[in-house]
Amino acid sequence: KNIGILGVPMDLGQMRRGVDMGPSAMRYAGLIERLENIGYDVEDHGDVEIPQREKVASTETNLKNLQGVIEASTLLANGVDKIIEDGHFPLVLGGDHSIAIGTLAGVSKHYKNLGVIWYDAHGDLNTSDTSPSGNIHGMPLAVSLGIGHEKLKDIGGYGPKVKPENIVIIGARSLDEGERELIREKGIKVYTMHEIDRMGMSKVMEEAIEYVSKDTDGVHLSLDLDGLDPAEAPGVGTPVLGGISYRESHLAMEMLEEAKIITSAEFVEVNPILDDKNKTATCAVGLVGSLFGEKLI
Ligand code: DIR
Ligand code: MN
Ligand code: MN
Ligand code: MN
Repeated sequence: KNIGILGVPMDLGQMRRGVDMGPSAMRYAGLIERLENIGYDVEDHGDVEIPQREKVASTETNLKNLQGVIEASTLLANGVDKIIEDGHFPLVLGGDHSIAIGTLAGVSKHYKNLGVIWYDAHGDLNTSDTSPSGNIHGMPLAVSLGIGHEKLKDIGGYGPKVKPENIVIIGARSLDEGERELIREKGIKVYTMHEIDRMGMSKVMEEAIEYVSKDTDGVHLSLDLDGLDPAEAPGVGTPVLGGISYRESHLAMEMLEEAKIITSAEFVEVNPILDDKNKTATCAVGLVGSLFGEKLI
């Protein structure tokens, strides 16, 4: 029972400062002790080196900080790859959601058919053509499907990293037009807030688990803290009202743990500058606890 932690103090995928402090905030909220108390052997590999924002600024494309994201993603992919080669569970701490490009590049080469659970208020399915912001944190799922900038798609030297039929998005409530089109075109499975309200989280997770574990040999959880309601996770750069509750999120993590399907995970978009007394990092660490089997009794 070994977990390898890798921090990614990345803020280049969006324009708000502070999300680079996410990994420290989650460590400060007691992440490692929490996992050790459950009985895991935890190895903290420290943080991936992220190029300084001022040094990689460029107007070459409409993708903001492209070169910096490419460099950081490549380092991250190698780090995750090594953790898996050592036989450990990779737990990646963000950083903005653009890090999923590197995480998936490191994870997916170890699986023929990787499933992905994308827990997020957003679809992160924009491309350079459809993105209203130019922020790469709105693109990682598209990139991993092999749609987007050449250099991002090719990180790790291969692609696509995931197939559309192996993805499930949970918690969506803010989608751009291009993202909606891509979801329709590729038939991507999405549980929006409407389905969560209507069916309840228990049923949503039951279905999602079955869907994402069918014909897959591993499942990656990419959890954007903005999937939760801003009342419970205020420390995020792009909060959207009407999100998943704290309790629904714990239930979701507990059901994933019971199903024993998750083979890698990342917790992203924790921004301590925007937070309220480290509430969002504390919430994230609690969710990690549930994901790894923390029980009251
Ligand atoms: C928006 C925001 N759809 C964009 N995306 C975010 O910039 O592409 N993803 N915040 O998590
Ligand atoms: Mn080791
Ligand atoms: Mn996201
Ligand atoms: Mn989001």
